[in-house]
Amino acid sequence: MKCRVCQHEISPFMTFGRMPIANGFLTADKFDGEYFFELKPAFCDRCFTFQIEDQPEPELMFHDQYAFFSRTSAFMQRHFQAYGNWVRETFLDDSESFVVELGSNDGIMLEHFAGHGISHLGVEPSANVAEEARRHGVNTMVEFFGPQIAQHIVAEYGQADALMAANVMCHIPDINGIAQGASTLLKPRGVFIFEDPYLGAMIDKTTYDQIYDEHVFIFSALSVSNIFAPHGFELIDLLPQETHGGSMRYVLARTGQRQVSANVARIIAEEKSAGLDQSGTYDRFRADCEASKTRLVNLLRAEKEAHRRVVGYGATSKSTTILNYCQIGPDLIEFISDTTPIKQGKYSPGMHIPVKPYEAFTENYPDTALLFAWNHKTEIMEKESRFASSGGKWITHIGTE
Ligand code: JHZ
Ligand code: SAH
Ligand code: ZN
Repeated sequence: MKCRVCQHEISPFMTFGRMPIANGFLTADKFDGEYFFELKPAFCDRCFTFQIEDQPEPELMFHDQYAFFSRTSAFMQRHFQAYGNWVRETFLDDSESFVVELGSNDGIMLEHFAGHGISHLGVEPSANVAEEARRHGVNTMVEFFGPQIAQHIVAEYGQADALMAANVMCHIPDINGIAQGASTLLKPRGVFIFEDPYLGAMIDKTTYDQIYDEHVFIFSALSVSNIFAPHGFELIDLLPQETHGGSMRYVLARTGQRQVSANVARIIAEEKSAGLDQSGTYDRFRADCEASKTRLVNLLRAEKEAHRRVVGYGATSKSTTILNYCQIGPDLIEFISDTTPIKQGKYSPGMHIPVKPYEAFTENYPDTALLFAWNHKTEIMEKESRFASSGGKWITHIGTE
């Protein structure tokens, strides 16, 4: 295969096997035609970008029945309010500014710009979540962002002061097209700010469930710097985030236009000492994934032998990788509870575990809950203190938690 960023010849370092669409929760009548592809991660030792070889077509993942709504976490609502405020205070002159967000989903961040009367536009291809954003007063265009859309936006609104994204950039395979679109869209001193799950955190904790169809890339500062340099952008700041189990906020500007924070050189040096630029790191990661799989399967088999009921908590996209890689089905997990209406009453992709409303969990506590939404642990532990105090046990696929 060719690296999606620099065209260097690379090959996958492992396979997670046959995978369905991670957010493709389905009814039983759809089992027969379910789509599968092989999930194979690869690392490019020239531009240092971690990527997957095959990704399903975007329209198979993002459409008018998209299952992920950003507002399902109260913690994330606060996070996006703070993210929005920080962008406004750091980079904008409120009265004049125009901002664009890619993958604005249900408007969780842009509503904080709309609320301040700031000219804004969300570019969001999934029509159902875009509709929810509009209900919150967020101006939204139902499109996949790319170089052409950038031109249309400039023609209609003029250039932007800030282009923002969260958990979106790592979803878009034509990353060079996005960088080109950003260059078209931004004013000379405009900033491009995005955050995504961080490669350093994933390698450190073996949270391999960050790898699934939507996440075609898992970025590091090293890779982001190499991706954007040919397009005339440089990193001017890096801000680690605790969201999604460890994320990084990347701040880019046109080269030479803005002062570069000392964080940039520091974090890049840390990445080199952690070996994020070395192929051997990913061979070790593969071994860690295999060990994690063995541990989780053994744990669940032991629960079953002890006649203990196990349910999943949070029908996350991430859980699709865990369940299909470890081949865990309804024989080991009775159901998965989730607060998202569109997922309820359906089955999990690939392994077909029933997804039930939250009340199915609270009304009849299991003996053990497998926390698939481990990235929301703080929020969930606060809410579920009664489960633990009544003897319930939490487990995750992460060896150290
Ligand atoms: P959560 C999605 O990943 C997909 P997922 C995507 N690719 C991405 O990058 C991130 O989001 C941003 C439920 N829940 O956030 C709601 C409860 O039931 O880990 C969600 O279905 N009770 C765009 O899907 C799921 O869990 C709760 O108390 O891995 C959480 O999904 C809470 C807090 C959540 O993202
Ligand atoms: N920013 C939100 C939503 C992340 S979900 C959050 O962090 O919670 C990822 C979103 O990106 C989805 O809503 C999906 O429809 C959207 N998306 C996928 N490809 C895109 C593209 N090419 N341009 C803009 N948005 C895209
Ligand atoms: Zn490359």
